[in-house]
Amino acid sequence: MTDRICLTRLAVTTPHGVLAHEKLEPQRFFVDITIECDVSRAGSSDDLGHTISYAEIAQDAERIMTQPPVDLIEHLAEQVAASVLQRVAAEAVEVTVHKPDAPAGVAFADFGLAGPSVSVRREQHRPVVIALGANLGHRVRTLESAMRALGRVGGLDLLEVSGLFETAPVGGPAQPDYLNAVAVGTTRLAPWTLLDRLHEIEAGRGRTREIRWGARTLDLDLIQVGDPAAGDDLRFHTDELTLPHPRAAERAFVLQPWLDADPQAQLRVGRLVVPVAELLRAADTTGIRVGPQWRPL
Ligand code: A4P
Ligand code: MG
Repeated sequence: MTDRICLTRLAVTTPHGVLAHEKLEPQRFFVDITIECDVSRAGSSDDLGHTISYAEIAQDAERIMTQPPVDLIEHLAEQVAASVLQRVAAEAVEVTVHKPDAPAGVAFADFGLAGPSVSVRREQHRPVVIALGANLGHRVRTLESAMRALGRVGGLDLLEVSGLFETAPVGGPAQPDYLNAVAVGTTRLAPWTLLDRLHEIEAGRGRTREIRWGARTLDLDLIQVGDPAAGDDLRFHTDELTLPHPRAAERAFVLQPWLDADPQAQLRVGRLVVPVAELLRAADTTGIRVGPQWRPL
């Protein structure tokens, strides 16, 4: 399911083009923007904070279109697309820049929006780290089934999966040992949309929530979204979601499988970006053992 927010025919008169006179004489440009995103939350909450403000998108696009002259409408379309994808909720965007009065040396029809245009479609590709845990029921079977379900989530591409680690429970009441694993990949989904998918997968595998940190058939947590080394990792705290996961940095049951899936992994810890290998050296790893074999994909 992908919803769309559309801005049609944003009109700007400004100088752009390869020819010298085009850089001096303003001409008409029209921009169409179609943003693919999940608007279901805003649809039920009626809260602007749960969607993408089309006014902000339009103002950004106008600012880009009225920058000092450039040669190509490709360049303008690319920049508008990049500005849209900075929005957390934007899954993909299509931008078309029309240049109806372009000097092409031929005649275009004088009805509708005739003449040259360039369309680009760009998708969000954020790195994502998902932690899996289970300490009730048939743990290996549940985790394998959860991995298959993750593989079917549209907009989530899994790249690497760790081995299983048998881990002593941390926090909560007395409970059986866990099996933990970590999957890394990329996603175009907004993090709260992805969290909804994770909760559906948990619920489909008998997850109930009675006691915090209590035993569970399946726990799926979002650890990090985006690349902290590039500075584009998502950082926020709401009642339903905190990123990066606030307890990941000290939990060997997350760090050990994460390092197994991605030896170069880095995690944001406050204002620092720290290699997971370094965090693991500082963490309490007693109670972490290599787990059984599994077939995660
Ligand atoms: N939530 C907020 N941020 C996130 C996030 N980044 N990822 C909210 C996932 N969920 C997030 O989680 C409670 C609420 O946290 C969710 O409704 C979600 O909206 P939960 O899964 O219902 O409950 P929980 O897992 O008991 O709570 P929490 O705080 O997520 O616990 P942790 O920190 O995940 O710890 N010991 C071992 N050895 N292995 C384990 O896997 N897991 C836990 C749970 C404790 N001890 C463990 C293990
Ligand atoms: Mg959880």
